[in-house]
Amino acid sequence: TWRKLAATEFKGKEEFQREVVRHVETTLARSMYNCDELGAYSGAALALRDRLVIAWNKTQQQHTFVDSKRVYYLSLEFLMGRTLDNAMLNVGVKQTARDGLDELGFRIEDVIDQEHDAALGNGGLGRLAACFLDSLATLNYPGWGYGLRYRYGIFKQEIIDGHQVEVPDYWLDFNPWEFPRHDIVVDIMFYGYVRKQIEEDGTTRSIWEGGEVVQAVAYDYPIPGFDTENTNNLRLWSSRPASGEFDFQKFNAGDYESAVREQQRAETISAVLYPNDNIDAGKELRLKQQYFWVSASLHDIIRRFKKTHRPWDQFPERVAIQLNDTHPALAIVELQRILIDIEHLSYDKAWGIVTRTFGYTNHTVLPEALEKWSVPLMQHLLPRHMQIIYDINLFFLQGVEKKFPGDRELLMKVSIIEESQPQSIRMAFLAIIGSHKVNGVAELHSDLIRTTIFKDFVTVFGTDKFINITNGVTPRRWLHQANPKLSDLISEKLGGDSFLKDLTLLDGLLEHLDDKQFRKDWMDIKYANKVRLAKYIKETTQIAVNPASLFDIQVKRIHEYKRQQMNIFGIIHRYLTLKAMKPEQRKKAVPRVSIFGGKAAPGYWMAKTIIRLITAVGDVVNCDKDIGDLLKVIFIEDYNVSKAEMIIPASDISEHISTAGTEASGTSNMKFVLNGGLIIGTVDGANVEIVEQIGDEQAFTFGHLAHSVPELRHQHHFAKPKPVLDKCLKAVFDAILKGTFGTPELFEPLINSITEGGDYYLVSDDFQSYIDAQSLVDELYVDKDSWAERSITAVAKMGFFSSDRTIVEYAEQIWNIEPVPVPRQK
Ligand code: 26Q
Repeated sequence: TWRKLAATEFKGKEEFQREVVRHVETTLARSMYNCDELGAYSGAALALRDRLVIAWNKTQQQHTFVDSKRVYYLSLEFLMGRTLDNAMLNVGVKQTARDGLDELGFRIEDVIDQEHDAALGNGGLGRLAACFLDSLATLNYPGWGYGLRYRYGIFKQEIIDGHQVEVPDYWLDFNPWEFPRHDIVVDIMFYGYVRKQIEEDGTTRSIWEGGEVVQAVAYDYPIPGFDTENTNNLRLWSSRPASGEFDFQKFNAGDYESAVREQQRAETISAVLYPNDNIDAGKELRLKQQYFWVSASLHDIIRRFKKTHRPWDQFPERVAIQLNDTHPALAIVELQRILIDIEHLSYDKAWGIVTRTFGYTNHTVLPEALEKWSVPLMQHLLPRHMQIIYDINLFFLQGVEKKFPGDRELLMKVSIIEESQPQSIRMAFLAIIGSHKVNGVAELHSDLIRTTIFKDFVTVFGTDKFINITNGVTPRRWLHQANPKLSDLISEKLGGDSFLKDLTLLDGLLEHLDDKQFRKDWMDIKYANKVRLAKYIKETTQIAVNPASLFDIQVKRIHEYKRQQMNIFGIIHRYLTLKAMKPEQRKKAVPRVSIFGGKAAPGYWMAKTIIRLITAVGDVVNCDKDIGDLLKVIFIEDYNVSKAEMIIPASDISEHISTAGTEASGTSNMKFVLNGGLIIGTVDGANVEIVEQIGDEQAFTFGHLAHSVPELRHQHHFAKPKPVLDKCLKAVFDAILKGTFGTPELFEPLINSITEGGDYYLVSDDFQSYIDAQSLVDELYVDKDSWAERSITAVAKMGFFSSDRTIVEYAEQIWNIEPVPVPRQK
């Protein structure tokens, strides 16, 4: 059992039961006699929620009382997953709840399973935000998240006849974790015009008026820390028509329909999460979402600051704002606007406050993901902001000109405005200029941004502004919650669960490395996790997989740069090789289950083709009698956070095989290793640091290095005649093209992108090296004992990758904030 905390405890299972029953019978107006699992979930969630609220209020009061500096994490995505299990573990009541539910006739696992994921994100960036909230709360930092309350999160993926089909994710049906704040409402304006006004003292003032107004309403979500009463807040904004905006004139004139249409237009702003991962859509509604959320959040932050009656100079000593990529970069312009137009500060004084307040995190170097907004669109939607962007750019360029006189080339390269047709606004440049620190998310990535996409800004600002803060993951969700058996075994060996708050303590496992029983227990847990996944696969796909096989997993968004296509080509190569063997020979092969999961952006046609190929290969391989258990290919539908919690602990090997220099960090690589799986990966993102920490015996690395990529691409581009493919890859393409996996026409564009289209992601260059690395995996997997040793060693050396370490680095190097412990006694 875990430590209990004053505000959140139950005085035993009886009290917990009473609370569950009370909520089922009164809050939900249901009878305990026909209470199903969903009813039990609702009752349990409401019972726990009552406790969280106490700690939450106490925390917020304490932070206000101490008037400590707070950090605000602005993110358009928070990929939270489920709350009940995580909250029970964090506040230490899971055992009590388990006992209580047991007596009421429910298995806690089934109850937990009733909860719908909060899936307000696409992938890595959104999940990172969620891990950060957990670490901020656990480390007692006063930190809030600000985001959008989408009515529809990331779509639900169904696979129909091997194709991805998108189904809307309506997640708000019953949500015990959110608290509407009908008293916290902000008016947000769009469109309109700017009028100049001369004041009595002769200064001119800009007045933005005549636009359309929409209201932002706050919804709050408690974020409990682990083993602390500190409970932070996540505030999400929902859009609705401004009161008075609903046109009663029209209504009375009988034009009811168009009156309702206007109403709906306001609600559209927070209706749906854009399902693009690492790709810029450039849609007007997306820009509206960004401004709506940024403006509401800033008004809220400023309102809180003003209650302290401090002078504006002190704003950056009380407020740090972190921009999760460029999606909230308009916050820079909005704060500047508020300070000069509304608070009447001088331009220079305002700008000093702005730049001391913001930090900007870059999450990608992919050109197609770098946000640009067309000047005419910005001008139309936010005319005053467009003027301020021009001013920011002008003063910045004047400074550059002063420092580098006559360097017109440099001025062009660093200008926020790109001279395209029409002109566009480079949001990353705005974010850099308006922040005091810019960080990448892994060493290699931070080096790349300093030497490639932002190199001219290093020239202008110097190197100190550009730092690295390597990503991390929360060990509470990604070890303790996802893999309770492993977490318990580790606790037993280390004599306690302190490693969950100081992950570097994992290195204590090394002392037990030679303990035979420990190795066996360790591998038994891995096996049990594979059985759990095999059972799920059987239930959902009707395919039986043998848990004694090597489980090889690639779960992440489907993207050409992540190279799921190389994985499936490798599987086809394996299949062809097995088919060509004599039956005796085949018996020596290592049985393997290749598991995929991940969503393709709905408009990303090539990614959908990759899914189609994976399912097509599965259809053939999985029922080939010659092959049997030697190879199975599984696509798990609708990969999400709660599925990740089940899938990740079941890997022997996972794949992190992006073209070198394209994956900024990756975070699932950390989760897999933390759960005792080894990785096969390129020298990319955080793979580099993982291998550095755990040792290269514990990883399978392959492929060209980032610095060779430009030259290799160049060679593909100019090669005449087309380069010859190595014979393994050619055999794979031949098999596909002769129809081994059904209609070849479906897959021709995918093959052509490699053979004719310049092979931008260098699949042909890395394929042989990938196959060799996979052979080594097979070879080493045979020796189970040394595999166990590698697995334990890897976990023992993963301490660095806790998001707690990451958050401390942000706190010290960017935010300048300190923990504010909430007093424990009631
Ligand atoms: C931009 C404009 C318009 C619409 C959508 C977008 C958009 C949305 C999401 C652009 C990018 C994203 C997501 C990016 C992302 O998830 N990046 C990942 O961030 C992780 C956390 O740092 C890294 O580990 C991954 O390597 C990186 O790909």
